[in-house]
This record gives sequence, C-alpha cells and structure tokens, in this order.
Amino acid sequence: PESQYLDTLAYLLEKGDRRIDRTGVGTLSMFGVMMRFDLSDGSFPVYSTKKVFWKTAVKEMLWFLTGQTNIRSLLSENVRIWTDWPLAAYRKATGSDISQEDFEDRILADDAFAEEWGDLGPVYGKQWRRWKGADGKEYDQLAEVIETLRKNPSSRRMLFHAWNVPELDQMALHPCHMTYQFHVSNIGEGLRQKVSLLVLQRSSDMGLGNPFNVCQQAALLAMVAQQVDMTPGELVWVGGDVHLYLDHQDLARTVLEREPRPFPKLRLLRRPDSIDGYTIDDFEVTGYDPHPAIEAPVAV
Ligand code: THF
Repeated sequence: PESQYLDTLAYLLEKGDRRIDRTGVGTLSMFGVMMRFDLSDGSFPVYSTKKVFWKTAVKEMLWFLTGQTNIRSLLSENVRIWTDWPLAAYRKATGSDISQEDFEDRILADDAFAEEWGDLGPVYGKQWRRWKGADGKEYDQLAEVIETLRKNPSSRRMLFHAWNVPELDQMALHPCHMTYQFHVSNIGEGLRQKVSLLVLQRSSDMGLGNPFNVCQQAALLAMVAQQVDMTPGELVWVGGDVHLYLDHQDLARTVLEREPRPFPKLRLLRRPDSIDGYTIDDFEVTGYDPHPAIEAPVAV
C-alpha cells in the first residue's frame, strides 16, 4: 500500500541524513528501504497523494523495451522527462542558451542533430536488449529471462542488469534501477503460477522518480506475466540510497497531509505476440482518483 511510500517520506523529512550529492542540490537520505506491492488482485501501484502521470512512466518503460537510447522517440510520444541531460550537455559543449522547447523541437525535426545530441549513451534499453559482450556478441537479457520463465521457472538466475562497468562512463547517467530479478511461486502445485519481480534501485529520488519507477516496474511485471501465462505476484522494490531532494521538502509535506486512496486496477486489453508488441493503448487503468499533481524541479 501507499503507506510504505508515505512512511519513507516522513522518515526522510524527520531523520534523513542531510548531505550534498552529485547534483549539488543536497538531499535528506537513508540507506536501505524495501517496499512490497501485491499485484495479484490486479492492483496497480500508482500513488494517489499526488497525481502520477502513469502513462508517461509506462511510455518510458516501453521505450526501454525497444532498446532505444535516443530521447527522440520519447519526445515523439510527448515524454520530456529525459530532456534535461542532453540539453545540459548541449549547452555546456556549445555555450548555447537554447530553451528546452527549442532544443526538443530541433531533436524532433533534425535527424543529424538528434543523432549527435539526443543520444543518452548505452543506458537501460541498450543493456537490457543488446548488452555487448567481450566476445563481441549482443545479449538480449530480457528475452532470455522470458525464455527461462517458460522453460525453467524454478531458476534463481532470472535477472537482467544494467550496470555494465566498462560502459558506465559513456552513459548520460549511471543506471538507477539496476537489477530486475524474477521469481516464480506455485510451481507444480496445480495452481496457476505466480511471477514476482524484485527491483534493486541503487539510488532513488523519492519526490519525482520513485512514483514513476514503481508504477512502470509494475507495468513491466504485468506484461511479462501475461507473456508467460502466469499471474503477477509481488513487486518487491529495494532502494539503496533513498533520498528526498532538499527542494522537494514542501512536496513531501503536502503529500503527507493528504489522505491516501486505494490503488487503481490495471488491465491489459490485448495479448501481443511478444514482449515487443505492447503499446500504451494496451493499458487500461480504472479507479484512479488522485489528489492534484505537484510540480517540482528535477536535479540534473
Ligand atoms: N534524476 C533525478 N534527480 N530524479 C529522477 O527521478 C531521475 N530519474 C530519471 C533520471 N534521472 C533522475 C528521469 N526520470 C520526472 C519524472 C521522472 C524522471 C525525471 C523527471 C518529472 O519531472 N516528473 C513530473 C512531471 C511529469 C511529466 O512532465 O509528465 C511529475 O510530476 O511526476 C528517475 O528514473
């Protein structure tokens, strides 16, 4: 339930370790948090105490699944959450003071510009679907997990990982949600098998990123479960450095004053032939009745 999120925010506000981070904004931080969300009744963990743009979050997940790493395909879906990093790199390299909007328009309109300035480097999608091995081969980690879920569901090796050490310095940002491990229960009991997902997130921005990450990870679990004909079980979310940016403290206080409402339900309207076949229109979310959105700056 959402109380796990709210309790974490309350703890950070009250007892978080105040520290300077990479971005220079500063955070209140704690180390080691686990949250569990049961999806088996169709529940979709989209927090209610501020409006979460779940479609944007799911579109980002669908973009990871394509293996793409250029923000152009996100922008063409009207998703702007990754623009800040290429924009900062462009401004720094050229001394330009171009606005975010003009930068985004140019990425969309100009192929060569998009190729040069829109790519984030070998981030999530590349590692999930096309991890380049020392042997020169590319590895589709996600496809292998799905294959193992079908053929050997008691395996303890069903995971994919984005922390590709030799490529870290080419990434716009090191992976935050790093490891996705799957687990199947009810094997051989005559019951429908249940697949759960544990995500290890080394660093988590509780004001902006976590509400997105939790719902998009639940969406991934729903898709994978459908593909392997199992029921979605639990999303187990584990955070390493879990933090609240200092300029998100009012956001956290506002959220904590609000009464949480039950999670909405998720239904997949169609069963595509593979994990690559999903679109945002396949996601039907009912019963989402959030409190108003809260705008907050993102630390770059
Ligand atoms: N860096 C930081 N500092 N925080 C993060 O959450 C984060 N990410 C991704 C990479 N680096 C990060 C980017 N993900 C929003 C949401 C997710 C992001 C970045 C920004 C955001 O601004 N959300 C607003 C508006 C949503 C919209 O415009 O549609 C919100 O109110 O939710 C964590 O993966």
